[in-house]
Amino acid sequence: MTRDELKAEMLRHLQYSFGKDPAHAQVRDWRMALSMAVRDRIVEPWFAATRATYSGQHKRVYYLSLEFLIGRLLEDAIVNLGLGQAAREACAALDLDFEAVMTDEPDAALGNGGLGRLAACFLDSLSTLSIPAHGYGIRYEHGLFKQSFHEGRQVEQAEDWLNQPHAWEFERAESSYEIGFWGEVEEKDGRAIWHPGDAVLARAYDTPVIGWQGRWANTLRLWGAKPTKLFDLARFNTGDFTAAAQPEEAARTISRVLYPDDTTDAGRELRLKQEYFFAAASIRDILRRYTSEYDDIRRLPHKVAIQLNDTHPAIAGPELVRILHDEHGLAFDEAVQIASATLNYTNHTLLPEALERWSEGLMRHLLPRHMRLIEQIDDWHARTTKGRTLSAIDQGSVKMGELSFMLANRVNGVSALHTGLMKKTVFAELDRLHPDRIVNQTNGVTPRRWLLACNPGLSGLVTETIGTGWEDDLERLGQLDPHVSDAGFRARFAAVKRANKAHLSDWIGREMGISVDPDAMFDVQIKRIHEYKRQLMNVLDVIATWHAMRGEPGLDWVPRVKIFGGKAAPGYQTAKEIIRLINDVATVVNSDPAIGDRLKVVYPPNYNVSMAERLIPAADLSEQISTAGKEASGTGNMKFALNGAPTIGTLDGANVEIRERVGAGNFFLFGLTAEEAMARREVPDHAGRAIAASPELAQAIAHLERGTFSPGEPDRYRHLAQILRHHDYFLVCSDFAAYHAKQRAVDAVFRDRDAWVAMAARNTARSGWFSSDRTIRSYAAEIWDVTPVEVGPGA
Ligand code: 26M
Repeated sequence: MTRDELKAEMLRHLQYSFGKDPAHAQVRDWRMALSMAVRDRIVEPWFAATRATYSGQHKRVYYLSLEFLIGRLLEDAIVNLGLGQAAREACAALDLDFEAVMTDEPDAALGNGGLGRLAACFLDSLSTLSIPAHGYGIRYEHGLFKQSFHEGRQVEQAEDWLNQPHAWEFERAESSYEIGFWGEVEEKDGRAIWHPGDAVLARAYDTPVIGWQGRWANTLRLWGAKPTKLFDLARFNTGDFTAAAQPEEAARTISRVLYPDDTTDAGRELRLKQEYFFAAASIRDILRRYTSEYDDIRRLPHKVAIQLNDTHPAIAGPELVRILHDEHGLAFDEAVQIASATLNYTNHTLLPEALERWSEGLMRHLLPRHMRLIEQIDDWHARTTKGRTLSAIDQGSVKMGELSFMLANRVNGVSALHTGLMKKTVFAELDRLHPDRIVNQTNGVTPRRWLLACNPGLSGLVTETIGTGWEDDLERLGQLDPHVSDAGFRARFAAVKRANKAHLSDWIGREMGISVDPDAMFDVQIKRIHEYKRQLMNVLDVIATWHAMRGEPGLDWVPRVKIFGGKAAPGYQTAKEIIRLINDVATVVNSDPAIGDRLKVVYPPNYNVSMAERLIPAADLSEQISTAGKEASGTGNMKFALNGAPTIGTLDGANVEIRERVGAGNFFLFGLTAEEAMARREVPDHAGRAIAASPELAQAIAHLERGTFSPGEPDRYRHLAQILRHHDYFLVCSDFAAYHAKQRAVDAVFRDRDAWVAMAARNTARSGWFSSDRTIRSYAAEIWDVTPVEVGPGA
């Protein structure tokens, strides 16, 4: 498509789709016009993919996830369709600021963090690999909350992405299912019939997901909740308008908000309703499609593979058994066998507080038939495995991990270390009973978004050096390796990073009013705020460094900009204290004349996918410092390495595999191993001993206790200091000295510009394996038993 064709299409949509005169069009109107012009190019490959799947009777993959953190979609579509140049030029010809048009799009923030972003990268790779697939999720009216800082404290506001025009979805009013809740189960002639007490409609909204070069498109189908009857006309006519609207309100509540990792009891019932609502609608849709094509329901596993993204969709298991047994009349054991040959489960965390459990009472009340089936499934498992000591029902609650495991063909972890720990800890007993069921599938990231689109400078250099083709064959980045010893290549690599940093410095100046030196080291930690991710250790290192700089202002310090980004769950008090501390430290450090430009702390509010796309290409150093054994994989770690930022990190999650691939000499390793961490927790007063052994740490904690960063309120960080001294489960104190020392090693290499650039470039050259294309190929072969559909040349 040429510039002129695209421009003409934009003008046509502006006029006929939106009824706007170009003379009066705003940025938003132009963004919609461009989006529609681009969207038109997706529809044909989308239909072609559907036709090819039907006519070839190919097996389909269904990815069920409560979260899809897809971010902006316009740039993604433009990049995948190869329309970058045409779009830029068309905008220029219309006198539009291309950047402004692109950044007008709100992020679709339908996820919390790693788990939701992984689902989005998987959708991209499934389409790129032309694997017939659907993503299923919820069309939340409000995505993850917006974060702002008031006097350093996190304040949450409702997010409102649907309040702006949205170009990418197609509402399917004809695809609606009635989903029941509550009620009773009737036993009749040996069969169970569930009579729900209430129901809502699940209505489908489809978003096409275009793959690389427009060769294939799959569908992301999100469910919105609607009332079964619009409103109570009788009540309306009596004048009670509020009561008349009540059924509609009640139904819509189900798809109103994304849960921000809620750790409290509030809204538990609504969360379970969301899970069943979406799982039941998806299972019904999958079976409708299957039965429209095939007669024998027993052959379901030959044509359908379902992946459960964590346990959030786990109730899909009992729901599938219910339909096969109660509605299709299969024997119970056969229904369970078919369901478990179809279903697979991915575990994303071993943290006990994050493993889902539902009270048996709530489950029996809301889903009476399902609770009985869960009991039967539990009995069936005990019967067929002799694993009688093991149960998915324990002390009045249903353990969704165990239930998902029992009903799965394959269960997978998300990094080699994490999968090993699954077998050793949470699922040890189940692994013994089913030794072939647990498999590892190390996470990956899509190189289209996380290199090609977000880092045009580096992707341009890559293409000039090794040619095109790496975009969907990322291991080809390995061909860069020999060029790293070429001083000319290193200079160009350094120039790209420098330009990205200058660009980010401008943005930080504009958005935050903080001036940073683009030649300083940009040291970045961006992820959800959690004790196990140890942002607290990072900020203690900032405090220790600041203290040392003040002591010896004459020393030749390596200038650093410490960048943080991330949100805390609204009910997670300790995480919120850590946020406040980072902001308080920033206030003191950034205005200290003794420090100047040599240390800055930057914490932009409302970290999201778009901000990651801005920060990662400009990073020098990637902070991956979780307590070993706690971060299941990480995926940000992969994005940084790919964009030429070496890691300072522990042997946790996928860090282990990153270090193996980039080479130990290109990775700053420190800290206890997972095994050593477990042993250290048994040592009495391990924190006290570590503090006594490290004057820097003792001094930094003393600053917290003295109120150095909270003048007027010396007690503000007492609680954090208490955790460090007496409840340091995440071993911040035990690892601090090693971390602080390793940071000085980082300084030393950074001083040697050439050595640093070589290290950075080797990270890019050796990160090809972390493409989500590799991950999806591996799921396809080892879990789903599907193969890519052959397609002709693309758009
Ligand atoms: C949040 C707040 C308080 C207590 C627990 C949580 C919580 C922690 C982890 C909730 C859910 C959690 O797991 C889900 C999740 O997002 N896991 C992430 O999945 C990514 C994709 O596989 C991995 O890369 C991350 O390591 C993993 O944390």
